Formats: sequence, C-alpha cells, structure tokens
Amino acid sequence: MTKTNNDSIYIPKAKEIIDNAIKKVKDEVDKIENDNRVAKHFFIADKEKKRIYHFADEVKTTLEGVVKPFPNIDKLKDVYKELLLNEIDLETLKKSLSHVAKTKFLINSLKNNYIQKIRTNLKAAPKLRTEFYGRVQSIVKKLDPSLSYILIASRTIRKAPSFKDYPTAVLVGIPNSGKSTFLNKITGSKVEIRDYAFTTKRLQVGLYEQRYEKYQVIDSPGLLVRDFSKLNIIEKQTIIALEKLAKAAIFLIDLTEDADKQKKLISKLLAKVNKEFIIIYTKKDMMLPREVDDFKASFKEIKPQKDFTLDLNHLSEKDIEEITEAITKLLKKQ
Ligand SMILES: Nc1nc2c(ncn2[C@@H]2O[C@H](COP(=O)(O)OP(=O)(O)O)[C@@H](O)[C@H]2O)c(=O)[nH]1
Ligand SMILES: [Mg+2]
Repeated sequence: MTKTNNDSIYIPKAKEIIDNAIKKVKDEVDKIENDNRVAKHFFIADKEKKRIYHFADEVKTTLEGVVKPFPNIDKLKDVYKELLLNEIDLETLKKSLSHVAKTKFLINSLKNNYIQKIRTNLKAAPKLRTEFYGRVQSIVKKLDPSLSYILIASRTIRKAPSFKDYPTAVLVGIPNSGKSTFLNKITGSKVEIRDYAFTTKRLQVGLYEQRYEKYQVIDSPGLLVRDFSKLNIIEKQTIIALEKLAKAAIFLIDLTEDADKQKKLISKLLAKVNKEFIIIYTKKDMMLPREVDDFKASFKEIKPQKDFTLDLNHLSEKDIEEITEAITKLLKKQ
C-alpha cells in the first residue's frame, strides 16, 4: 500500500484469494501433459505436488501484498500516526497484520507437510491435494475480519494529505465560516466550497510563497462548539493538525453567526493548544457596519496578533498581500 493521490486501495477478501490461487494453478499446472517417460502414478503425483506448490505460493504472495506495503506504524510521522489512531484501534490493527503474517507461515508449513505426505504415498496424491486446498481455504477464511480492518486502516492513511515541513498555519472556525474560500484565495488551492456546512471532511493543504520561502496553510473540517471529549472523528482532525503541525492558528469568525458561540470555541481551543493567532472576521458584506462593530466589541477580550474584517469573495490584491504578510510574520517568529 503506497501513498499516492489515487484513492483506490485494493485488499482482497478471503474468497478472492482462494479463487485467484485456484485459477493460477489451473493456468499453470493443468496444461502440463505426460510425455510418457514416467509411469502414470508418478506423473499424477508430480502434478498434484506442483498444484500444492503453486497454490500455496499464490496465496502467500497475495498475503505478502497485504502486509508488506503497510507502513511501520511506529515510524510514521506524529501527525499521520495521530490521524490513524483517531480512526482505528492500534491493537486491533497490529493483531490483524500479525494474523495475516502468521497465516502465511502456517500455509508454508502445511505445504511442506503435504508434499512430504505425497512422497510417502504417491497413490493418495489427488486426495491429499484436495485435503490441502480445503485446509488452506478454511485458514484463509478466518482472515476476513483482519483483512477488512487492514483495509480501513489503509484508507485512513491514504486519506491524509501529504503534509510538508514548511512553517504551518491551521485554519479553524465553525462550519461555513469561509475557511476553504480563504485557503483558496491565499494559496491558490482549489478546495471545494459549498454554501452548506461540512463540505470539508478532511484536512486540506495549501501552500503559498513569500520572498522565496514556502509556507503551509491547512484547511480543517468545521468545528462545532461542544465538549472536546465529544468531538467526532472529523472534528478531532483539526485538533491533531493544531497540535502536531501548527505554528499558528487562523480563526475564521463568521459575522453572520452567533458571536458568543464562536468566542467560546476560540477560548476553548486556545486553552487546549496554546498558539499565537490571527482572526479573520468574514462576511462583512452581509452585515451593517454597526452590526460589525457590535460583533467585534463582544470579542474585545480575545487578543489576536492581528485581525481583518473581510468579504472573502471580493478580496483585493492588497488585502491578500496584507493577510499573507501577517501570517508569514507569525510563522517566521522564533
Ligand atoms: N457573502 C459572503 N459569503 C462568504 C464569505 N466567505 C465565505 N462565504 C460563503 O460562505 C459559504 C461557505 O464557505 P466555505 O469557504 O466553504 O466555508 P467553510 O465551511 O468554513 O470551509 C460559501 O458559499 C462562501 O462563498 C464572505 O466573506 N462573504
Ligand atoms: Mg470547507
């Protein structure tokens, strides 16, 4: 399982593993013909041995393909490990991987066993080979729950974007506050924007460059105000990004939504992850100037390094320059 942009990961089910092995044997062994240089029962026994070898090897190769490419969890970068642990149980994953690995060894020793049996009883070769297939099939069948779990874990890893090591700011705000719009404007990314909540279901990465240095901005799924212990898997990704990647936070505050609720969110987050931050008040165009002033007055005890009040859909070049300048200043700070 390598990490590419392609979301398709293939991990076979037990039945496919067996069907595939049977087909491979058919293709490679069935067509071998007796050239009449050996007695018939030798020939038949030999062919059955070949079936056993091919069958076992095919299953073994498939199982290797499941286990080998899986990254060493203990060596994963912190942020990837946390994102993985957010969605899966590490013990179950480790057990599943070792279940597959053990099955591989078990099949190998069974294979040696049956080959030996055929050597001492050539006439029983067809019966022994059928018995071998049956035993392998029932061992592999038991793998299904482990294979499903490995698939879930693989998808979780694959879903994570490729984070860069550049200085990083994480965008935080309630759903629909303009995070993705902001990311696209500042970094030229093309993250999906919709006028309904929860469009962004996972972390997104954008990059911008200033004076030949690169910076990373991460768009996160919307956070609701509630107990951090009650955050769902998607919301927890934001906390992980803040803890593991962010040098600074950028809070997007929606002027058309409840001020108190958003103030609480900021305070709670800052209490949990102590970061310097910028505030971007969004949807200025939808409010009267007096309403904007009232809203901001209620935020006066929150002290950002810098704040902006904007209509994100109509940012000027100058706005963008000023905003990136402010972000860079925070990210460059020693
Ligand atoms: N009028 C107006 N709409 C905005 C502004 N910022 C964002 N929006 C709209 O709000 C909706 C949600 O924006 P989005 O960036 O997807 O929010 P996210 O959920 O925080 O990522 C979209 O329809 C945006 O066009 C703004 O400053 N003014
Ligand atoms: Mg979004």
